[in-house]
Amino acid sequence: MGLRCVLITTCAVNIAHALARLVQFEISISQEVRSPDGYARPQILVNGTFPGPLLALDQGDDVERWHARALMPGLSQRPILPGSSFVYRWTANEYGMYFYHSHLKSQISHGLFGPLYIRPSSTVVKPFDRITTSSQEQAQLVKTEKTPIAVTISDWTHVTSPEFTSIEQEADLDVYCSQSILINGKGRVTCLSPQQQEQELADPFKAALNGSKLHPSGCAPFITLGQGTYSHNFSAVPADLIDGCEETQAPIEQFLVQKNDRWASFHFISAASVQAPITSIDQHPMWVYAVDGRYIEPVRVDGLQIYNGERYSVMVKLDQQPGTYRIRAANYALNQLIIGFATLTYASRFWHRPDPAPYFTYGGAPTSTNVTLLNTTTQIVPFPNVPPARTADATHVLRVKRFGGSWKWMLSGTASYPVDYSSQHPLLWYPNSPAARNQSLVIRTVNGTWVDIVFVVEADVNDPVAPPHAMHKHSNKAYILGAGVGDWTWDTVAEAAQAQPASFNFVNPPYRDGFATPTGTGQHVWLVIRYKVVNPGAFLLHCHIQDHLAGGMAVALLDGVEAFPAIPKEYGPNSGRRA
Ligand SMILES: *[C@@H]1O[C@H](CO)[C@@H](O)[C@H](O)[C@H]1NC(C)=O
Ligand SMILES: *[C@@H]1O[C@H](CO)[C@@H](O)[C@H](O)[C@H]1NC(C)=O
Ligand SMILES: *[C@@H]1O[C@H](CO)[C@@H](O)[C@H](O)[C@H]1NC(C)=O
Ligand SMILES: *[C@@H]1O[C@H](CO)[C@@H](O)[C@H](O)[C@H]1NC(C)=O
Ligand SMILES: *[C@@H]1O[C@H](CO)[C@@H](O)[C@H](O)[C@H]1NC(C)=O
Ligand SMILES: *[C@@H]1O[C@H](CO)[C@@H](O)[C@H](O)[C@H]1NC(C)=O
Ligand SMILES: *[C@@H]1O[C@H](CO)[C@@H](O)[C@H](O)[C@H]1NC(C)=O
Ligand SMILES: [Cu+2]
Repeated sequence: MGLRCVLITTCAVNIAHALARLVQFEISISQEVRSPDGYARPQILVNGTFPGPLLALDQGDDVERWHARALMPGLSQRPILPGSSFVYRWTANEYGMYFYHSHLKSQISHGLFGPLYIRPSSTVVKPFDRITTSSQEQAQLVKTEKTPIAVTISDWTHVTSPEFTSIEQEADLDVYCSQSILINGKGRVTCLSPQQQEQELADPFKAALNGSKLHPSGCAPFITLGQGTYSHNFSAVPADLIDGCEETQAPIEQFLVQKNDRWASFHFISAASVQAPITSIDQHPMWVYAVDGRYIEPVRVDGLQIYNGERYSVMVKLDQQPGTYRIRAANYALNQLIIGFATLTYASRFWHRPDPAPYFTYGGAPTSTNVTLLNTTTQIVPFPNVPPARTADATHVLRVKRFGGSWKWMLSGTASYPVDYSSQHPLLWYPNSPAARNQSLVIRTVNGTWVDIVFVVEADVNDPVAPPHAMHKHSNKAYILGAGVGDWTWDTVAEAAQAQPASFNFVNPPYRDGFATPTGTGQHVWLVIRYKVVNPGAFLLHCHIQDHLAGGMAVALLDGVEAFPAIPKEYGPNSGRRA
């Protein structure tokens, strides 16, 4: 099986199923002028649409490192040149909701993404008996699951991503703002007056800003608090496009449901570059039943905060009055006061518009003390639970901080990862090159071993708040063993767990591929993941906030480097051949 791609023109995914069925997706990629939020600009379309079409396939397809097929040069391939093609080979041994996207030069912020759903095989046990004891309702949930509704949340700027990157670099700014939040590629620019901003901004951010005013777009001011002590060239910032606000009217996404179906299965996918919205459906609690594609013990909540790259699958009971309800994606972070909307409408002759009764405010704060938000530390319990090893074979501590500029970052604490690192000598092909042995940018692991990675986000003069980073690991998932506030002062997780047992969970920790570091407190914060190396190959470990990735917040994992596979010829460094 493979994905054949002529990057700027067409891709074809050939999927040979276990029963030798061949599924083929033909996808073309083009650049067009579109107005997803009512403002026209060039963007990437996938097969003529934005986001790209839902690709659905079955678990068990013979896929290797399926996520690594994302377009990240320098790890396993040379960059694909325009007009050339590349055959991706991969195996769908996991089930669940993913999304395909590019890691090259923030193309994700340019529109190059779409949902990818791998239907669980019949042998995977479903957790729906935790939602209802009625076998009839359980059967309905099994049926509902077969009709996944992808809800892709992204943020949108009025400059293209190459322009955005060059503005950041010329101005030396971390431009942590956007013009709109889109749901399935649709949205609007909404502007608040300064008085409304004051009213809607959630209390913790009001306190942090200490009287500094937001930009008209809701963007936090570009002051030391958010940018560090570097000096900036504000004349390189086109103010109307970056932090100004001009309201637009454009269609928003409408999800139509049938009350008779009793349930709907939504898959929230964050393709956002910077925002971390709290997502909710007015008057509809949701049962979260899978996270980052994998089943969990279902948990009923009113909202979830979704960090960049994360996926949450929920069952929603359609038990309200037929009518139209708002779906909200309200950013909840210091960087920007901004929201996106869609609607959920019951198809019915007795349609009405219920009084809005949101669970969360425009600024993402709960509207009452009854409102529940998914607690990602305690409420993501894998189903079934397969605990990690109690001890690890290796520990790698990564100190996250700015490096020589507001837009530049380090994940390793000693160097920032160049976007084109070793692109002419892909690490998978040259695992003994000097680049592959650079300990500032590359972690080398032994196949079959357990590895701990500690992220320490350092609060310092150049990052006083130390807000969350949406870390993301390619290849297999990892356990989030623990997190804490304050510096990491230990050599191993075992030592840390002895000192702070309440900060760790070795019994049933979340098992996922997205790991947001704890909320910024003005102190260092840390988070530990543990994973087993089972899949030799070269993968990226990075922050999924696009301007942090572009600023170098990444390292390469050379997993099982001593056991690297003999590489099929079509993967070779010269496989990005000219068409
Ligand atoms: C892409 O568009 C082509 C032409 O309209 C169509 O044949 C193909 O099925 C589409 N691919 C997907 C994955 O939807
Ligand atoms: C908040 O602003 C006031 C007035 O500008 C200043 O006196 C105070 O030190 C500031 N507090 C903090 C915590 O920065
Ligand atoms: C600041 O940015 C402007 C616009 O891009 C550019 O013309 C100017 O040279 C820059 N100034 C400095 C000091 O870099
Ligand atoms: C909160 O829950 C209590 C108890 O169920 C209920 O009486 C109250 O009306 C609820 N408040 C809101 C604002 O929903
Ligand atoms: C999650 O639950 C734990 C245990 O009850 C609590 O300590 C923690 O503060 C909660 N986290 C959030 C973000 O509410
Ligand atoms: C590792 O890479 C960084 C960034 O390219 C470079 O500055 C540094 O000198 C390299 N270190 C070694 C030991 O090669
Ligand atoms: C890597 O380790 C896994 C788990 O121990 C094992 O199943 C696999 O065969 C190993 N791969 C290679 C190439 O040795
Ligand atoms: Cu980050």
